[in-house]
Amino acid sequence: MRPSHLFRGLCLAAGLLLAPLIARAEDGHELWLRYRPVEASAAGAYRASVGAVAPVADTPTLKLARAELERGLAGLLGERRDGGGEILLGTPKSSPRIAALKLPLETAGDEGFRIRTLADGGRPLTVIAANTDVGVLHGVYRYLALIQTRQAVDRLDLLDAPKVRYRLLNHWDNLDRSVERGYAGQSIWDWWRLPDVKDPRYVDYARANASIGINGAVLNNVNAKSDSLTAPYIAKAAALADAFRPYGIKVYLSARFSSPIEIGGLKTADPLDPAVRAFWKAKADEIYKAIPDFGGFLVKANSEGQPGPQDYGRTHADGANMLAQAVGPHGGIVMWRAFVYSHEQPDDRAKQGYSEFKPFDGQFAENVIVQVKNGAIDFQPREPFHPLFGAMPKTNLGMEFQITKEYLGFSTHLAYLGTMWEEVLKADTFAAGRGSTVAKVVDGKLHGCSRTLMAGVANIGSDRNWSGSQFDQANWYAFGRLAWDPEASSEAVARDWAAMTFTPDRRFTGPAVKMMMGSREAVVDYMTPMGLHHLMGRSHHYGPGPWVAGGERADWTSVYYHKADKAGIGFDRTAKGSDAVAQYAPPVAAAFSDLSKVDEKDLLWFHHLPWDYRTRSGRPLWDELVIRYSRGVKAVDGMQATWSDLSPYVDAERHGEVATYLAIQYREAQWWRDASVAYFQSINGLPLPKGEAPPPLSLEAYEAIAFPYAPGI
Ligand code: GCW
Repeated sequence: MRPSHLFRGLCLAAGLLLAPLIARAEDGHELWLRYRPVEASAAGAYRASVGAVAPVADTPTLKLARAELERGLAGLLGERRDGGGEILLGTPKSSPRIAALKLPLETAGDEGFRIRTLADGGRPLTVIAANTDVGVLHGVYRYLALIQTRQAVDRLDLLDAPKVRYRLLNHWDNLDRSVERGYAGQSIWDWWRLPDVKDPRYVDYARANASIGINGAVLNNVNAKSDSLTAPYIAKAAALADAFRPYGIKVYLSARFSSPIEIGGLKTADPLDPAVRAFWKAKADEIYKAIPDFGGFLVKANSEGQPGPQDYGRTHADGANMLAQAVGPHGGIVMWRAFVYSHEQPDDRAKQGYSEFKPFDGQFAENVIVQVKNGAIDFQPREPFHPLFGAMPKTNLGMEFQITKEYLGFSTHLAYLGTMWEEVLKADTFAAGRGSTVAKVVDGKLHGCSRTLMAGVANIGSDRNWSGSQFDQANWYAFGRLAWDPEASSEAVARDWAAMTFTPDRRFTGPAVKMMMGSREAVVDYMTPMGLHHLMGRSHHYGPGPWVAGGERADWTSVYYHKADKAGIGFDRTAKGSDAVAQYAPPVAAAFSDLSKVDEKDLLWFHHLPWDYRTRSGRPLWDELVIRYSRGVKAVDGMQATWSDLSPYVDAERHGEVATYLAIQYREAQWWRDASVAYFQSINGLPLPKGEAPPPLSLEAYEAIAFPYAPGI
């Protein structure tokens, strides 16, 4: 062996031996709750100010709050904390010591907390106090997060409370354990073995959610089966509720509107029929008997083939109010989805939700929340905000985001969605003048509403890493943080997540967060730049399908949305076209309609333009489109380079997994670009801009790519 080889061999062996000490192999199962040791240079200061955790009152939530704090501190700082200080947890009700401190807690509400450091006769004392046990638990997670992200904890006076009341995950999980639009394996709910077998994951799930402030879970798919409302399934849901309860998480169920027929032996589900109303009242009573803190129902009605009140000539308000009356006496709510559209309806699909719901403003019961998707079509990589936000001042209006990436590359593309959600939340509806942001509708400030809701379609499954990919965990995390505070900065959230999930070392978080912040825009570029939308493969929604036409309904095709022909491309939603713009407040409508004002990122959402339309870069539209497609591909190349440079900071297992996924993403970004360019070029016959490579395959070859076994259908 040559000496240099010997040397390299020795280094390799030493590296292998040391590797576990440097970066232990990890699979991502621990999420952002890893509690790895603080580096020696910072640990001393923390040990001095962080003390022993005082005993707590004997309640399930306080006991687990204390256990979590012990576990976190032991991981971060070790068992020995020598400052001689103390950490005191509890509520004024459960702890005379906390009561004696008389900390102002009014604004902490039912779920918030105050963390204050005091000196108790020279000993550092940290108090994590709240009005409720679950508020204390939230405070514990925040306190640990401060250390996890290396912020000082020696002089704290921090009060925080959620700005949104219902912060819910919506699971589109079926009773056979498949997950509609799920890309992280099977459902984590093992319905078959429940209620007897209580998978420890149920508790882990509740813990992860509590750590980011999520307080409810709709267990089953909105495309619901009535079976989930039968006695055996109520018992299964009750077992889950028992596991979640100490973490402050309630269960909710999706209710199939035709259940009175399917499981109630009735001939009708007409919401005004007394027998139907009695069925739902009895059903609610039965559920509350098993689950006293049951949250309520989520309903998808008269949408995509689901039954609903309109089947009986009744309205959405009739249907929602009937259910609201059944759960109301128990404190429950009804979340009624506004995602409705019909292919029999000749009007622009983007207008239909607004047209159907706006007339009912003020007619929904007090405990109904109308749940509105962020955009008017369907969770596309970019949509302008839904025109219902700001348009129903007398109705509780909740936000529905999609955490699972149905339209953004499933779990193999890295796309941080915090930026997308922030973009929507910061959008100004002008409903009550400038500054009437979507966030202010969602947190209830704009219209003085207290039943506020943010729902996220979960991306959780039975994969070890929960979300199908390491970086998709960031979307679960960001959803929780933005539901807690819709005005939070997605960048700050990404930074916290990256620090807690990988390492707080800035040499890592700097580039990693930059990569995350640009990642969704990259997807928009390589899939649907400049306001294009709904151009994915039919039904499975994977990969490009701008050619999709014909079939059962026009509003499930791509040609319906891009309207490309020899002359131009885009959906005219101005007054000359479908006039969808008229559903927005006048200043917003004016800006969207005006070619000199509309943001080019939304251009083809609102306008149909000739291929040679001059864009702001000075380039003709066609050239600009092609350049943006390619820009998206290049961005993924950049992400690969960034990630490769970050290998010193990440354990080999997770680093390797992310790198592999980025390679898939790069290949598929290229495929999206090439297939889209090939298709649109076949329509307009125009040459590519200088320097742009022609697609390597024929259009027919792209069209022939099929996915009969894609997940999530
Ligand atoms: O995005 C579409 C999905 C459907 C989904 C529907 C909805 C649950 O493709 O799978 O059904 O939206 O939100 O109801």
